[in-house]
Amino acid sequence: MATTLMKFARRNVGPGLAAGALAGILVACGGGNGYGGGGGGGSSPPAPAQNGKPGTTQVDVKLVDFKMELSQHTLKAGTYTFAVKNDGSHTHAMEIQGSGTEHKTRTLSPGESANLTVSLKDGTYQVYCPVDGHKDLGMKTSLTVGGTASTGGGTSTTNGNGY
Ligand SMILES: [Cu+2]
Repeated sequence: MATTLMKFARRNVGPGLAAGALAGILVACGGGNGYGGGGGGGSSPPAPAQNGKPGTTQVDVKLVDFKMELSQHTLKAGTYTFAVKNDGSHTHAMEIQGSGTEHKTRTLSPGESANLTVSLKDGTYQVYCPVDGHKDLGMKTSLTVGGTASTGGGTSTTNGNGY
Protein backbone atom coordinates (compact mmCIF):
# COMPACT_ATOMS: atom_id res chain seq x y z
CA MET A 1 0.00 0.00 0.00
CA ALA A 2 2.65 2.41 0.99
CA THR A 3 4.61 1.81 -2.16
CA THR A 4 1.59 2.44 -4.27
CA LEU A 5 1.06 5.75 -2.54
CA MET A 6 4.64 6.77 -3.02
CA LYS A 7 4.52 5.92 -6.68
CA PHE A 8 1.43 7.95 -7.00
CA ALA A 9 2.99 10.91 -5.24
CA ARG A 10 6.09 10.74 -7.36
CA ARG A 11 4.16 10.58 -10.56
CA ASN A 12 2.24 13.67 -9.64
CA VAL A 13 5.10 15.66 -8.28
CA GLY A 14 4.68 18.46 -10.77
CA PRO A 15 1.04 19.41 -10.47
CA GLY A 16 1.04 18.13 -6.91
CA LEU A 17 3.50 20.83 -5.92
CA ALA A 18 1.40 23.54 -7.43
CA ALA A 19 -1.71 22.32 -5.71
CA GLY A 20 0.13 22.08 -2.44
CA ALA A 21 1.39 25.63 -2.70
CA LEU A 22 -2.10 26.85 -3.43
CA ALA A 23 -3.45 25.01 -0.43
CA GLY A 24 -0.73 26.51 1.71
CA ILE A 25 -1.67 30.00 0.67
CA LEU A 26 -5.31 29.35 1.35
CA VAL A 27 -4.49 28.06 4.81
CA ALA A 28 -2.29 31.05 5.51
CA CYS A 29 -4.99 33.47 4.47
CA GLY A 30 -7.55 31.70 6.60
CA GLY A 31 -5.49 32.58 9.62
CA GLY A 32 -5.01 29.02 10.83
CA ASN A 33 -1.58 28.25 12.14
CA GLY A 34 -0.64 25.51 9.76
CA TYR A 35 1.88 22.85 10.50
CA GLY A 36 4.56 24.89 8.90
CA GLY A 37 3.57 23.42 5.60
CA GLY A 38 4.03 26.76 3.96
CA GLY A 39 7.48 27.08 5.37
CA GLY A 40 7.82 30.70 4.38
CA GLY A 41 7.31 30.17 0.72
CA GLY A 42 7.96 32.90 -1.78
CA SER A 43 4.41 34.14 -1.85
CA SER A 44 3.75 37.62 -0.55
CA PRO A 45 0.76 37.70 1.74
CA PRO A 46 -1.26 40.91 1.92
CA ALA A 47 -0.69 41.36 5.63
CA PRO A 48 2.49 43.25 6.56
CA ALA A 49 5.15 40.96 7.88
CA GLN A 50 6.46 41.56 11.34
CA ASN A 51 10.20 41.26 11.35
CA GLY A 52 11.90 40.47 14.59
CA LYS A 53 10.22 41.96 17.60
CA PRO A 54 6.54 42.51 17.06
CA GLY A 55 5.34 45.93 18.02
CA THR A 56 8.60 47.80 17.61
CA THR A 57 9.13 49.40 14.27
CA GLN A 58 11.83 51.77 13.24
CA VAL A 59 11.05 55.11 11.66
CA ASP A 60 13.94 56.92 10.04
CA VAL A 61 14.13 60.65 10.60
CA LYS A 62 16.55 62.78 8.68
CA LEU A 63 17.33 66.29 9.87
CA VAL A 64 18.72 68.68 7.33
CA ASP A 65 18.94 72.50 7.13
CA PHE A 66 16.02 73.15 7.52
CA LYS A 67 13.77 70.26 6.86
CA MET A 68 12.62 67.10 8.53
CA GLU A 69 12.16 63.92 6.58
CA LEU A 70 10.30 61.00 8.04
CA SER A 71 10.32 57.61 6.39
CA GLN A 72 6.67 57.23 7.35
CA HIS A 73 3.94 59.70 8.10
CA THR A 74 1.16 57.29 8.90
CA LEU A 75 1.51 54.66 11.58
CA LYS A 76 -0.58 52.31 13.59
CA ALA A 77 -0.66 52.72 17.33
CA GLY A 78 2.28 51.01 18.92
CA THR A 79 5.86 51.44 20.01
CA TYR A 80 8.27 52.98 17.57
CA THR A 81 11.94 53.72 17.57
CA PHE A 82 12.77 56.90 15.76
CA ALA A 83 16.26 56.68 14.34
CA VAL A 84 17.18 60.33 14.08
CA LYS A 85 20.15 61.47 12.06
CA ASN A 86 21.42 65.00 11.71
CA ASP A 87 22.47 65.37 8.09
CA GLY A 88 22.60 69.13 8.23
CA SER A 89 25.40 71.50 9.07
CA HIS A 90 23.70 73.01 12.10
CA THR A 91 22.75 71.43 15.39
CA HIS A 92 19.30 69.92 15.32
CA ALA A 93 17.04 67.73 17.40
CA MET A 94 13.72 66.00 17.02
CA GLU A 95 10.72 66.58 19.18
CA ILE A 96 7.41 64.79 18.89
CA GLN A 97 4.32 66.13 20.55
CA GLY A 98 0.71 65.05 20.56
CA SER A 99 -1.96 62.97 22.26
CA GLY A 100 -0.77 64.28 25.60
CA THR A 101 2.81 63.17 25.22
CA GLU A 102 6.01 64.92 24.35
CA HIS A 103 9.40 63.39 23.68
CA LYS A 104 12.60 64.70 22.24
CA THR A 105 16.10 63.68 21.47
CA ARG A 106 19.10 65.50 22.80
CA THR A 107 20.54 68.18 20.56
CA LEU A 108 22.57 66.57 17.84
CA SER A 109 25.68 68.03 16.28
CA PRO A 110 26.06 67.66 12.53
CA GLY A 111 26.60 64.01 11.71
CA GLU A 112 25.32 62.71 15.03
CA SER A 113 22.35 60.43 15.44
CA ALA A 114 20.13 59.29 18.26
CA ASN A 115 17.32 56.85 18.84
CA LEU A 116 14.09 57.80 20.48
CA THR A 117 11.61 55.09 21.45
CA VAL A 118 8.06 56.28 21.90
CA SER A 119 4.70 54.64 22.46
CA LEU A 120 2.18 56.22 20.15
CA LYS A 121 -1.56 56.23 20.55
CA ASP A 122 -4.06 57.19 17.92
CA GLY A 123 -3.87 60.84 17.12
CA THR A 124 -2.02 63.47 15.20
CA TYR A 125 1.48 64.38 16.27
CA GLN A 126 3.66 67.34 15.52
CA VAL A 127 7.24 66.47 14.77
CA TYR A 128 9.69 69.35 14.74
CA CYS A 129 13.10 70.64 15.60
CA PRO A 130 13.09 72.38 19.00
CA VAL A 131 16.25 74.36 18.26
CA ASP A 132 15.49 78.11 18.24
CA GLY A 133 13.80 79.24 15.08
CA HIS A 134 14.22 76.01 13.16
CA LYS A 135 10.58 75.11 13.34
CA ASP A 136 9.67 78.34 11.61
CA LEU A 137 12.32 77.73 8.99
CA GLY A 138 10.48 74.57 7.98
CA MET A 139 11.69 71.86 10.31
CA LYS A 140 8.28 70.56 11.13
CA THR A 141 5.99 67.88 9.87
CA SER A 142 3.10 65.86 11.14
CA LEU A 143 2.55 62.23 11.89
CA THR A 144 -0.80 60.50 11.94
CA VAL A 145 -1.30 57.44 14.10
CA GLY A 146 -4.19 55.08 13.56
CA GLY A 147 -6.13 57.40 11.29
CA THR A 148 -6.30 55.38 8.11
CA ALA A 149 -7.39 51.92 9.08
CA SER A 150 -10.50 52.67 11.09
CA THR A 151 -13.26 54.34 9.18
CA GLY A 152 -16.17 53.36 11.34
CA GLY A 153 -16.69 51.73 14.68
CA GLY A 154 -15.24 54.45 16.83
CA THR A 155 -13.44 53.20 19.87
CA SER A 156 -14.03 49.49 19.55
CA THR A 157 -11.44 49.03 16.83
CA THR A 158 -8.49 49.99 18.97
CA ASN A 159 -9.37 48.16 22.13
CA GLY A 160 -8.67 44.53 21.58
CA ASN A 161 -5.62 43.72 19.56
CA GLY A 162 -2.47 45.45 20.54
CA TYR A 163 -0.98 45.82 17.12
CU1 LIG B 1 17.07 72.25 13.72
